[in-house]
Amino acid sequence: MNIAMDRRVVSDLDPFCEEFRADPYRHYAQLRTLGPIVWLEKHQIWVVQHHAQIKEVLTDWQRFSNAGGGGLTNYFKEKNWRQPSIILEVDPPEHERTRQVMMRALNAKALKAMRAGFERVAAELVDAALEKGEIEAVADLVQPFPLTVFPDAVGMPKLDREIMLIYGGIVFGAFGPRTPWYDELMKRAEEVSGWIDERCDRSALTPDGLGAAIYASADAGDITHAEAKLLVRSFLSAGVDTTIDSIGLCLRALAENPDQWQVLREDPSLARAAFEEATRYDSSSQSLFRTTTQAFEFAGQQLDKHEKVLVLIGSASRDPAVWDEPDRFDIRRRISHQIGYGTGIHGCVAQMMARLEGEVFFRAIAEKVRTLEPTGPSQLRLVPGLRGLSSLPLALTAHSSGH
Ligand code: OVM
Repeated sequence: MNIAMDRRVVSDLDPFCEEFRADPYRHYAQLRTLGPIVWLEKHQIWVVQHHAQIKEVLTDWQRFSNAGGGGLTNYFKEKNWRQPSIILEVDPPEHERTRQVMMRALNAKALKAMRAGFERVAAELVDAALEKGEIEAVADLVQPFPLTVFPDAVGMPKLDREIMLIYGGIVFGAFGPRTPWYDELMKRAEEVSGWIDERCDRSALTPDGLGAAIYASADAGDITHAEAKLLVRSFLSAGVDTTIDSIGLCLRALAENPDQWQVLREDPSLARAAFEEATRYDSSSQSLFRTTTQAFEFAGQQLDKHEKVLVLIGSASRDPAVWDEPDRFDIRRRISHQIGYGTGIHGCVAQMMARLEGEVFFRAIAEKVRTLEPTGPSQLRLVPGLRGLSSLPLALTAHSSGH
């Protein structure tokens, strides 16, 4: 069979509109029926939605570049709101150096050293939530966990951490289209970026955290000190909202699937598996972008040079070609094709840290909580570039033995 090269499969779906984002999985399924790569009229971008093509795109950095920017803005054609990330928004060979430095900072020994602090914070938060009984889980339990343990791990002081959430909204909001919501948020961009930049300075960091480890690589000559500052900025950009939203969605999945909650409660050692399944089933990072470096044919379509490609990893995670009953949340599922952290040279560099946060958090919940029930509807936080909750009302009761 021959597909005419100039005939695009087009769709008027808009992955950034509220209606799509309210129930993305139904729309992903619809997109998957249209073909392996589809042209989205509204934004004039390509979109890939199957696990197979997504894996192909993410492992082909020569043709699918990151230097065009992490979001909808095409750096080959437009200027970005901030200096681009020197790890996310670059290609090899530049990328290798900065990636190495981040990987070294996040080594197994460093992660192991984080666990005890994570456990202490998780235990305190879960105990406080149980004390209250009825909670707004996003504000009371979910947000404070990464918002405490992540800056601690980086080596930041304990002040003003709420600004980090505004900063995260700006960073991830910038991945989507320009909207009145975003313009409003951007009014604070200068002030908030300034605050963040100061926090990335060596003098603002403790000598034993991830930040210090990055500056040590600069001392060793692997990167410049200016680059070290930008890599610390990458930690602060990518490390907080992502885990808050993924942990929140996992908690909701457990509350809404009592059978799975029961399984976890009876065997808290499944905490890491539960978070892994939630990273497939419903998690913060639904999409990312690549930009073509040249004109070429891909999956039967003719792509042009410097075109944006939206990569729906959240759709790959529900692709029935790869997963049995993809729409079922099953914490005992064996996950061998995880795509929720991306893959390839830009696969989430801190994914082992994210997993550690999830494991520790859900282990504390499983060990301390007996019942976990929604007391009202949850609400989505509609920051383009991330999926997460703004509200998750829950009622918790403790294990009688513990309290
Ligand atoms: C960065 C950055 C920002 C947002 C996300 C991200 C998912 C990286 O500044 O490097 O990775």
